[in-house]
Amino acid sequence: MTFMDSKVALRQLEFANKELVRREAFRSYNQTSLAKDGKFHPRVLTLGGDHTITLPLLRGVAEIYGPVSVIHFDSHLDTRKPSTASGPWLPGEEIPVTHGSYFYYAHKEGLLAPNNANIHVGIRSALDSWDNYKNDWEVGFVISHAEDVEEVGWQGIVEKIREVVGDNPVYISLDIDVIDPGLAPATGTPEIGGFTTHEMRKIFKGLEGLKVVGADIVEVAPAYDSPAELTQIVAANIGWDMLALMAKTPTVV
Ligand SMILES: [Mn+2]
Repeated sequence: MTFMDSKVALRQLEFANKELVRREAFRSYNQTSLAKDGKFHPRVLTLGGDHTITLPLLRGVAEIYGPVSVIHFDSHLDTRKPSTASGPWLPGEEIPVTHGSYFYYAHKEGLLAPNNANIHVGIRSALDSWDNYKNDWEVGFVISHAEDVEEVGWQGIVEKIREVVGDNPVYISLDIDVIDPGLAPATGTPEIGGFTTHEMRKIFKGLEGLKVVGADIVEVAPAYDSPAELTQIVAANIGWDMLALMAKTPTVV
């Protein structure tokens, strides 16, 4: 991806990812595939970088499977409705997608499963940010807050996720800031009060059996990491768990 122009870079990613997921997988199963064309396709785990990449990645996944249920691990909603009032935009100018609004566009493009079958997990932010909540339900999400884990445990979080996504094909998008910044500090918009890596592991274990058709881990900023590469270790291990989830469950109807 070019570092000269982020719009071009996102297109490059979109085309490269589509090229990959359109292929036939090496592994197939003696059952009916979830994919619209009835074939088995590779499943991709993408590592980033700015969270905006989820939009072009979802375009690829939706082309193969149709709209998918998204499990979005993040401390922020990322469904913000772009407003011409909040930027240097000229009247009629197209507002660029950002790492806080890509789900708004994904919904508009019909990439997300209908009937609020998508869920944010680990949400928390400053108490004065309720404004961002206004638009979230209409974009198609249900919200699970980070602090819920104190009351319902990891089992309660898992139960809610499974209830929301049902039997749909699932895409997992994980912003590393869902983890507490004490454990994963190297990210652009850290928020206190996040999950521990232990809780995260438990939640992933609880998702076994979901039909995960793609995933990403984003907002890891290696330049901010400690010499011990704490954040990158967390991201790498979560990635391993995501791959295990995919490998364990065939993408069959
Ligand atoms: Mn995010």
